[in-house]
Amino acid sequence: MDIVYSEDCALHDPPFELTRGVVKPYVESPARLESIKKAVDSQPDQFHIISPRDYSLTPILNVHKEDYIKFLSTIYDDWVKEGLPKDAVMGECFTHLNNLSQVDPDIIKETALMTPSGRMGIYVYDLSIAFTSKTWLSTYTSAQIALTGAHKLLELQDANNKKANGNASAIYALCRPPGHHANCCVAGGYCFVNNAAVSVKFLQDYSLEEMNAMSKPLEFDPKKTTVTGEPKPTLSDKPKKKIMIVDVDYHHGNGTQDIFYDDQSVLYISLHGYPDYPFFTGSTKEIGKGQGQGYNINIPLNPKTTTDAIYLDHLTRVLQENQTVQDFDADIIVCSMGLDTWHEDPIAGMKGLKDVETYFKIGGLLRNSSSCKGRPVLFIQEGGYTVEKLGQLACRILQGYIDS
Ligand code: OKP
Ligand code: ZN
Repeated sequence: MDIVYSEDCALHDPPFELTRGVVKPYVESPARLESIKKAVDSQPDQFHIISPRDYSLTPILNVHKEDYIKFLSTIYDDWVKEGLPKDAVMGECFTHLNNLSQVDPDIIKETALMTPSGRMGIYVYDLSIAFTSKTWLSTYTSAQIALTGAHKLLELQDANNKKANGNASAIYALCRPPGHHANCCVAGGYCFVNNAAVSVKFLQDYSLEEMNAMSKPLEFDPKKTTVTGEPKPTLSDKPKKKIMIVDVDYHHGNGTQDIFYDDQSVLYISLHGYPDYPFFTGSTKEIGKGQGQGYNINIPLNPKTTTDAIYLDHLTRVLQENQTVQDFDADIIVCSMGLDTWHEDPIAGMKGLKDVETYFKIGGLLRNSSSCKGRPVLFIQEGGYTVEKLGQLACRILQGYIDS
């Protein structure tokens, strides 16, 4: 299996975070990536590392608002220019639903956006978000890794079809920072750009030929990757591909849910600890709206009582028995692959999920369950914080896919 990886994703390295009243080393650390890289390197017969290509900002702007991307790419320099401390940019005052009713929206544009802290309050929603000098480089690279994964997936599917060999097609995009808590216009939960959403839209909006034409070597130039209002792409006129996102990260992917909430061409399924971070979303009542009603499936699980068997039972049932999922008949599967369901995870974990083979079985279900069988799968790395264990857990999911 090809794994898209770049060491530039390790450069985003905030010195600390503030969680539940405690200042601690940044949990979403570069070491996470190194653990996974080391484990896949030790299995050269199964895994093959490839470098990301560059598809420009345009596919990112099909998911995220231009002003938000401009903010992500400029906030660190703006902050330093104001003479603020260079170690890390963190918010101090966040916009709050219950505190804005008397505020004229124009005032927000005119004044709140004038200061770096005001912008942090508009575009960031929690204290896990910290910018360093290299945050935008890692974030941009992480998104290009997801896009490269999407491109390679279509290429592989095309090659397998031509050879009529019936081989399964899968790619692993080893993204960092993760993405599923970011929506069109706010960052949170260690997430800046929603890598899964960006790859989903890319798979829907571009043909393999268009991807081939736009793929360039990745040479990061902060000037070129600062938003200047690039044109939107021409969409191919073929019927839209149906994409099923299976989010197995411990946390609810509130950003991904929000981005596709009214979209019937993207079915979002999430299994997550509940109630827990991000605290306000993830209930079974969130089913999608408008055309997208019915195409959002939340499976909240009790973190204290969920065991390997219970977890696998829920995943099996939704992928094999749920009528909406069967009828959806996805063309492509995108797996938001978090590894933080593991019982020892320092910030998450299902207390009864203790068997590494559960991860192998998750990979097997993504290969062989009735709603996934025969469809290409793009694995996108999300969370997971048991640093020493991550390589093994990632490999078991991917091997479960390969060997099942
Ligand atoms: C990201 B992913 C804020 C820290 C809160 C954030 C958890 C984000 C999990 N002070 N923790 O889904 O693994
Ligand atoms: Zn998570």
